[in-house]
Amino acid sequence: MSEFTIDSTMIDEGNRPLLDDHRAEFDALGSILARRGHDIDRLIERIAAFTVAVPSWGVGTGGTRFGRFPGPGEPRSIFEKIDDCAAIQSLVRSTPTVSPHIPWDRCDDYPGLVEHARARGLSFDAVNSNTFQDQPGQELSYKFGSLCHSDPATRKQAIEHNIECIGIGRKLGSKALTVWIADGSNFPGQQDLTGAFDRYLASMQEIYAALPDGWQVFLEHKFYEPAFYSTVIADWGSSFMAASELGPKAKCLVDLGHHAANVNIEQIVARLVRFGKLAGFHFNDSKYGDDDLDAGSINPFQLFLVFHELVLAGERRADGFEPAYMIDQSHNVTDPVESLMDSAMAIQRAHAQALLVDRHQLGAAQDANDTIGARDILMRAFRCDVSPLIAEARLRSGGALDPIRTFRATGYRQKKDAERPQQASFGGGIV
Ligand SMILES: [Mn+2]
Repeated sequence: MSEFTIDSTMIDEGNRPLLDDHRAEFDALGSILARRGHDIDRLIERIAAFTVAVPSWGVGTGGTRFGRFPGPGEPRSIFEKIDDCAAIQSLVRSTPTVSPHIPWDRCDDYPGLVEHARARGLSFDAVNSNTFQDQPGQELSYKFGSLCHSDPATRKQAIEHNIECIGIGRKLGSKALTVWIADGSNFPGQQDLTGAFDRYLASMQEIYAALPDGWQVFLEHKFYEPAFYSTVIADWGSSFMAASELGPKAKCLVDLGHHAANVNIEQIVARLVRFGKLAGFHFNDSKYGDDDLDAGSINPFQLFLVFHELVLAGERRADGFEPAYMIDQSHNVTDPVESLMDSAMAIQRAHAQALLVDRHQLGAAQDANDTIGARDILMRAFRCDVSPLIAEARLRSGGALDPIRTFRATGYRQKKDAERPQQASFGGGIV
């Protein structure tokens, strides 16, 4: 059975009724930005050049620890997940890579998987390991930790899993391994805080030694959950210490949801960039904790401020600055494909707004201690509705002016519901 895919005819059909309005809005914004001294075509090139990886696990309904409410037509294998990632890419044109997760994406034909992705214009980004769950048939449990476990045999099993992930990543064309561990403790006294960190470093050194040339390892921190008293890699400080001890191939990954409330994440980004240790991002948004909501849905201003730091770092060509960008979300009440497109566009929007900051004027205002002036320069960029700009970037790349509307018009979800009879279980979750 040939499977339904979104083609350029459907995208053109979706765009046609929107073109006149788009042209008018794009021209109006173009004249405003031209008056402010921006080269519109150059802006669009820079917007279009920015890409973000879609997490393979994100195309299924994630759920929360209270429950999962599966949607229709969910992908049942990594091959079907790739198909959904291809649907996203065909419409938004800024998500040409997929970040796989092992063991959820384990399969018995990796060359076939690479070809399946390649035929759909996709390739693979960083591979994610998983030692925060026990898998069927697993010999030793991670209930009390993995890379930091008190038992050397459990640590060895977790190290070997990460090395296996590197091997799978090599077959997929990945260049990085992302390691997030749930290790920590729930009660004071449960774990020796120094000993646990020492065991992490020793385990990571073995994984680091297995990295092929040209590979990196991304250390992802998270301040709590599932460990509620102490987490071994709880914050960017622990992550930075570990990455510094491990060596130049180890860098710190910033998941936007993995910080305490009100932490100044953009300043953390600036610090990590300064020392060449920013691995990249897991984009998402949150209001209370690690909510894994769509990027830019709660605090678009924070996303903009993060991108302001990234644009600054890129323009000054900061040493070691080559971040890997990924989305990391859990979709509970939305269609995952729609949420991922929504996030990809929010990320593009924050980037486009950051590109509009007059950095020359801003620097002059900062040097003159003109507080209100500097703030206004930043806010003028943030307040600009760049929707026509990012829509034009999508249009020029063959994408949809309104990806969600076009996605719905294709009937993709209904067709997948018919093609993919539900299975009892789906390997997904939150990382
Ligand atoms: Mn993450």
